[in-house]
Amino acid sequence: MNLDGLDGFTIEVPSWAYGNSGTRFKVFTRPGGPRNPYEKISDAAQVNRVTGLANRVSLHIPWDLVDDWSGLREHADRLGVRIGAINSNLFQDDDYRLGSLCHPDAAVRRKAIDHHLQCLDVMRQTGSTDLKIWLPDGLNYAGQDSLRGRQDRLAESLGVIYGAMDGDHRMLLEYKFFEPYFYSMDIPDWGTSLLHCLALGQRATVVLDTGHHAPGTNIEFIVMQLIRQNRLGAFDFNSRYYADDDLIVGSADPFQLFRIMSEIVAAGAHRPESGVNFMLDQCHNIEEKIPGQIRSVLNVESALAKALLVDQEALAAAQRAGDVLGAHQVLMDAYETDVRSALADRREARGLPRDPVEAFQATGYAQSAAAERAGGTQAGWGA
Ligand code: LRH
Ligand code: MN
Repeated sequence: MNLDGLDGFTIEVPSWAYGNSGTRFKVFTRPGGPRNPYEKISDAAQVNRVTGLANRVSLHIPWDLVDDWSGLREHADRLGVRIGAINSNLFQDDDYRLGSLCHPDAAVRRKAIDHHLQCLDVMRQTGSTDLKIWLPDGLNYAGQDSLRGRQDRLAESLGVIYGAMDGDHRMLLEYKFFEPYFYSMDIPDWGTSLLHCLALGQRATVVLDTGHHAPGTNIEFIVMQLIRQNRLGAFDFNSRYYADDDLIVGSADPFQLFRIMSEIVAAGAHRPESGVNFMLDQCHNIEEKIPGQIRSVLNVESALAKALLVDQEALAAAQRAGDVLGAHQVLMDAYETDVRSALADRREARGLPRDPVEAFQATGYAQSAAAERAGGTQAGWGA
């Protein structure tokens, strides 16, 4: 089984997956939860330690604000990880009730723009190059505001932010079809994000969050089309049954994840030089967070391994011949291949544990963290 295609493949993990999270009904707390960005990065580094796959940690501003960015950077460095994408936050400020970058009031738009200029400064200090913008703006009632007017204001606001970026900076523009607004979202789909990116410039690309589509959406088609436009900047991987559930990627629909990775492999976009940032965006509301992240990283690796096993020549031949079932079977053969022991062998060959979750449990890290972190306020959504 040739899995050389996995060489150099890495996944970025989100700092917020290690803090407390929940739903509107309950945010569960667990002993040993991180209390600050240093402890979040320490927890995230445990994932890379046992998988060798997760060498970057995304941060969220202001949740991960610190006084000394070089201190945090050195802390990450000592743990063998580096700071990845910087996420802005436009969804927790009363001033943004009617919008932020799309708001009718220029002063509110300016405030939202300045928040991104602050994020760019954070990037300069952390060595990050990806500015990730999820736009939560939207409307709840028809007629509440001008759909066209909001797009024009958005384009202007994004133009100011893009103009303030350094030459090595990228903008990652994330779309979402609903929530926190329910009549319209101002960037509801890949097409709207792409249109804004094309208007901004080459360093504006689309983020595809696998939980941000209407049920039944063929997500791998969108992946193919964004790669075709050379505008697939990043993934926010997770899985869902109904809405933006942010569950462990591949847990709800492993076959969908495989189909997505098959489009990635077909285009060679799994290779580091493709520039696609493979990130997780998840919350572990009830399960242990570090093992949950380890499981997630392994699910993505497994889906990629299976996609690498697709016999591309046989597939192309069957497709050319119009052999419907033959072509489908080529894909299913790869999907139904058990890659677990080959991946364990590959880890062992690299000095990594065959069973990363078991290896993590054996470190006793969670217990010592719980002992060390007694007292203080645990970090979590909004804290
Ligand atoms: C919005 C989102 C976005 C992040 C947030 C944590 O639903 O997917 O990527 O800012 O989750
Ligand atoms: Mn996301």
